[in-house]
Amino acid sequence: MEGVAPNAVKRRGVAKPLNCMADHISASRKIIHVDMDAFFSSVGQRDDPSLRGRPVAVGYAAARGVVAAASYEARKFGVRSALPSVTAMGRCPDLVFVPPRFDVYKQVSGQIHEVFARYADLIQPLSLDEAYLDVTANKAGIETAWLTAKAIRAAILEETGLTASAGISYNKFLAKLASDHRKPNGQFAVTPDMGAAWVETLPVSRFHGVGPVTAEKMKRLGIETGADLRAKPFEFLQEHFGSSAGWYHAIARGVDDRPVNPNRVRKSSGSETTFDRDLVEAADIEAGVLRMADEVWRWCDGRCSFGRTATVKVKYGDFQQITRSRSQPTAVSTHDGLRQAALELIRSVLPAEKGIRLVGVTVSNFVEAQATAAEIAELPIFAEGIAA
Ligand code: DCP
Ligand code: MG
Repeated sequence: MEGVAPNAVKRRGVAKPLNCMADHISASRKIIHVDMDAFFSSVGQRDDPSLRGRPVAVGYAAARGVVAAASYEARKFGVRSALPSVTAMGRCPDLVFVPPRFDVYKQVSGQIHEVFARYADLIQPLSLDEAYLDVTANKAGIETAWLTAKAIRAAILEETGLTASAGISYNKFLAKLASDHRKPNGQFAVTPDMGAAWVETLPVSRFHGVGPVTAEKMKRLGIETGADLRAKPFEFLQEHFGSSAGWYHAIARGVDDRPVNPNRVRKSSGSETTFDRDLVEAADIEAGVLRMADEVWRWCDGRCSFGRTATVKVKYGDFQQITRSRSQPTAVSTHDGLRQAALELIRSVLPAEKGIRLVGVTVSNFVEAQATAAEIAELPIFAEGIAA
């Protein structure tokens, strides 16, 4: 993508001319999106050679289990992440289930982030297995962003024994779309002169910000491809999608000026559990909620991220779902505080009017870099030897 004029992005059929400065920003950056292939299941196949070449699902074959990750062999049978295990076994009778190993995934994630840091200073991790890298500054001195992506993928394979795919483009939206395009173990570049036209050819369901519900709504409105989306006037999008209209209008033209943001803070942390059977006993339900509060607390505590809002989610046996939230002026910064908040919230919907299938606990509204009460108490005002 080197050597392309910054404003070479084609703008066919745009109702309103776009801001020239924004065009310049979009077209002059070089962004790589790296995403590991079938991450959890590839780790399983790497560490157990007998699983290689076989359809593998990470998860439990339990009655209410779901597939966390599916190997590419399993995907041929329609096995995907989030599919109920029972359905997955029906589609693929030879499917091998392996339990998740989060410690290993975290360790591999650390390794790939070490690789990223050799090629870019501006890195935005999205999850354990994917990140955006802004390589405009060309930290590694490699001739093109295409070759930089190749070098990153080769280093990941060498150092972890796992394959990754990459998308290379002039913004995050396109780079992420592109990394999916040659999966597994491939890469694809979307240059400024092809970006807008390429987006037109894709189904909107692949676009960031268009989930299954929005995709369905768009379909009802006659929008199935990028070209369909682009053809809709801004006012139409605003009428039907409110504040998301600006995003949809921009991405339909391949425009996305969001920077690669290394300090992106996670907005919430949650855990949920599906019970083996629907529960009605208050004590059992409360125990489930407390277990989830404990899991969320481990995450908060490990990262010193404390939030002001606690939410409890309940899904009944008939799949009706409700949530109850409580916000407080300062962050929930103790384990007991979170357990107490979660208990009060679940008790507000007990006794259960019908069997409960699932409960979840989420903490959100993080207070950035807030020292907890305990830390403040322990913090000396002056370092030793400095105080007069
Ligand atoms: N994951 C999960 N539950 C989901 C989706 C994903 O536990 N509903 C976990 C398992 C995946 C990992 O996150 O291995 C990374 O998610 P991806 O969406 O990147 O999927 P994969 O890496 O498995 O496959 P792909 O090759 O499509 O990236
Ligand atoms: Mg992945």
